[in-house]
Amino acid sequence: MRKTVSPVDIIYNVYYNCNNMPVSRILALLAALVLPFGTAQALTWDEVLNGDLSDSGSAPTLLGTLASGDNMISGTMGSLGGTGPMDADVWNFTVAPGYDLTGINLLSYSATSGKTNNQSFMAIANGGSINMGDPSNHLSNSLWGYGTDGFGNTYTDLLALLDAGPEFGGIGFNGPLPPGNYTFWIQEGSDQIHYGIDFVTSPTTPVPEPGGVLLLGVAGLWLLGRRRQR
Ligand SMILES: [Ca+2]
Ligand SMILES: [Ca+2]
Repeated sequence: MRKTVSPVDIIYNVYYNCNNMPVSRILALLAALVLPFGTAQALTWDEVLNGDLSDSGSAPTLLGTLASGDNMISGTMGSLGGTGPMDADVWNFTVAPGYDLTGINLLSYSATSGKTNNQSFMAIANGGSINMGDPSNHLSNSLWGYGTDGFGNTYTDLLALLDAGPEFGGIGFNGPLPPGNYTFWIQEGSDQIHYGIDFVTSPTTPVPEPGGVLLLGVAGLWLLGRRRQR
């Protein structure tokens, strides 16, 4: 049975054997130590692969905690031809402590009909659900789609649109959204819309990653050990 090597094993190996070890071996061990902390993948929900996002404000699709940086969500919503069944897409996510939601960026937006003047609806609420019948308790509501929003922003910066709102009632907010749990809802009534949206999180205060801290610590011990042997 293969033994699992933990970061503690690696630190032990580096510290107690580094004086007799080739530098390339030490660097390989240090790289192995850092890798597990630096390879977090951005969360992605692609409706083609992962299925339709929930239609329900009370039971949104749970996306979990957003990764640091980009979190791509792509899908299709609305009503084909404006007469077919209406597909709402609703999802829930968490912004981790130490991070802010600093961007909701529209990467792609196109209508099946080919129209270029659509204005879709979006809303964000605190917590694990969103009331689809009453927007007054939402953090914000806004329209989005092609063109500009009248505030000088293009519709690609959806967070700025929500920040500039709310439309149709709602609580409103200023600036990046702090750590917490949120539910997001997008809807179009007169067309079928294909969209790609990137939810971006950034550290509130940049801090070294745990792997980096351990690496610095090990490198310090190694230098100290070599100095004492002289
Ligand atoms: Ca959908
Ligand atoms: Ca849906």
